[in-house]
Amino acid sequence: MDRFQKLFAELPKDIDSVLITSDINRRYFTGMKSSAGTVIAFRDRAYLIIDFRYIEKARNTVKSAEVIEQKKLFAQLHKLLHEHSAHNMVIESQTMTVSEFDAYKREFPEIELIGSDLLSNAISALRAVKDEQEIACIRKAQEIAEAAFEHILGFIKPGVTEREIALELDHEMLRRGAEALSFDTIALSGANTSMPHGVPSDKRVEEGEFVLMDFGAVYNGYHSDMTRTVCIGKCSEEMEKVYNTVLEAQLACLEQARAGMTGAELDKIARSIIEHAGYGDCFGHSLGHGVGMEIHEKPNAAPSNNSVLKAGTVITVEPGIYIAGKFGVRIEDFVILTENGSVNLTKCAKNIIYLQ
Ligand SMILES: [Mn+2]
Repeated sequence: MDRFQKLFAELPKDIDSVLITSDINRRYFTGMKSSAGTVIAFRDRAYLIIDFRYIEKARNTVKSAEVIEQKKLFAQLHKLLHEHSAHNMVIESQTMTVSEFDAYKREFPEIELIGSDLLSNAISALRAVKDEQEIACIRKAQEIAEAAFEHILGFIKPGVTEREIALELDHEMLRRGAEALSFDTIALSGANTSMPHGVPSDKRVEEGEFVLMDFGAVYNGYHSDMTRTVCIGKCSEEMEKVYNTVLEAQLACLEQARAGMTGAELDKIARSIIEHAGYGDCFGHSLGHGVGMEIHEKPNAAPSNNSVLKAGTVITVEPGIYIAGKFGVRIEDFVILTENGSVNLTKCAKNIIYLQ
């Protein structure tokens, strides 16, 4: 079954056509990266309507859909809807704008436009379970990030700034083949590490501080995500205690994670260890999130997610403890869930690293 067939299998039987307009989902279904284009799929056939800038690439590479050069989009869609005797069309509610939706309603009065979350949710569910090709891209993205991490350990020393560390990680990932960065790299030091998503500044790294780095590479459309916290010189007893608590919480999750548990159950494993150590109030974010063509995608390992995690899901395990004004620690790996456990995609060591 190709991805369109899998998608229709997830949708109610009476859905005639689906309209895919987001860049990421268009790439997921056609394999082609572009900043424009429209996919319309029927149960027996799919089409990619795309403009002159992309047409040569599309004709040469897209196999899953018939490629049509875009002239007058709405007229072309009308023709296809008519040829396939479609009565309804479901759109991507989570990415189509209200003004686009209004335009489609105006242009297609004879078609029932379905603006519910039906399609967006069905695609998220498909994308949550990765196939082997997708896993291979994610592994490659992670290899690039880990090579950059090995490099950065030799770069960090007292006197370098957070921004210099972030830039060096970015440069190293791009040099090693990342097509993009997964997100704006986080590199924080000292008291700044208590802000989970702080922005790198011109602050210089000092002896006795933590440096927290959260970063990832994109390879062939797929993201990686990792966080490491390292110590410059010696750290205080409290810093060591917090580090080891986060590590214990993370290792327990990695040990117990498997398909069949809910996102809330996975989150709870880390949360109870951190609460038990007396830092419950200092772990204010959820344990993890899905990773794939987007850096944050479904499913979440969060107290609010009572759905069961499926085999083939790639999800982060990133507990943290953040003490405002003092310091913070986060350790993040990501794993593929299997029926019996999980496979860790992150190979880097994570016992506390003291850089001299
Ligand atoms: Mn993450």
